[in-house]
Amino acid sequence: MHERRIIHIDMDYFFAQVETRDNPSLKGKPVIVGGKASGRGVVSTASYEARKYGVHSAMPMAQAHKLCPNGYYVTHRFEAYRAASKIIMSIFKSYTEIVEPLSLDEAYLDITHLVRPDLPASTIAQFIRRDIWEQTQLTASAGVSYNKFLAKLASGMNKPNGLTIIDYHNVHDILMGLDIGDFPGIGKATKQKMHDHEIFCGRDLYEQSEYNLVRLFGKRGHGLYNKARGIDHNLVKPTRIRKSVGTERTFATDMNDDEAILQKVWELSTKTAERLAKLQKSAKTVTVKIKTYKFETYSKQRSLREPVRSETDIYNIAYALFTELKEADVPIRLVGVTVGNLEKTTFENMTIYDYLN
Ligand code: TTP
Ligand code: MG
Ligand code: MG
Repeated sequence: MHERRIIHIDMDYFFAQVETRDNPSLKGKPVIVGGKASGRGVVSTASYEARKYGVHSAMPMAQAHKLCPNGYYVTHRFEAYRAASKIIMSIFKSYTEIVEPLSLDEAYLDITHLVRPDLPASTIAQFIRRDIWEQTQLTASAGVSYNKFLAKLASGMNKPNGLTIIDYHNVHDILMGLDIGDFPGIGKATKQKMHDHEIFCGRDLYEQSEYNLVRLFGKRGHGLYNKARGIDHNLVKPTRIRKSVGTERTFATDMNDDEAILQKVWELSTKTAERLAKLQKSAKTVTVKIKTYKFETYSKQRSLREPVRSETDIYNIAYALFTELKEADVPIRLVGVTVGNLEKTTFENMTIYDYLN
């Protein structure tokens, strides 16, 4: 088995950095980006200057105003963040196919099989950071290591605009000194439980037997035992591009009643629309499939000039296709509605974490 080469890249104070880039008078100022800049809502992120006042992501805006009354409050502009995100993701993909985005501003890259194995991974990471700077005028931090856990840990170690390498020489020291709350997957409750058992840092974790960790934390104990040793076998999982979304229904008994079948088509259209909404996609094709009582399958597709996403739009097309397909007096045992040729729904109803879904 050979060593993997993993890079984790994360943009620095991403939303706030984009705002500062687009309004240079904010440079060096405590900038706070959030929902409606005044009033209710929460902080999306804050510049490093604002963080000095204790302002952080997910904090109520009102609290931020109390902590940092002289801050510069900016309402988020998702279009701008998405545009920057698109550019950085395409830069990543120009280096390797194996890119796993975690949110708009970060991704894991596996460059183990890159055509230039002679180049150290850190050099590649510098190339990527340079490309990001040249194409977006934004800085990112990178972590380089031999697995995902360590690469991500590394990218956070020298923010902003930093590059950190964790290898076999420094891994032990870094992990031993790491606050237990900074290990991935350790939330508030687990952290408290760790403290209750006098585990405060990586060294304390390292000194626990695997048996004891499993006793205390169940199955997760194995992972924790490994993390303390810098072991993580998780692969970088490139996001699949979904080509279609569909649902189908097999009837308990063969059906010939068009009214009843169309009721199912309506239900399937509704389900399909819900799944599209979750993916924040619209579709440019609709396909209806039926299987007859003789197990013959037929399908019919329509391509659309304008993408659809609502249940009524999908149903109207599915209805037409179904009536074209269904022959009188041929009972069917299955009906399906699939939409394809997916594209991002236009901006109005998108959220920032659409990469995750
Ligand atoms: P992060 O990468 O977690 O934070 P950041 O880029 O602002 O700062 P850092 O330099 O520490 O990486 O998140 C990226 C963006 O995602 C962030 O700019 C705003 C958004 N976000 C939210 O809207 N809500 C949240 O709770 C978090 C954590 C992030
Ligand atoms: Mg970030
Ligand atoms: Mg991030």
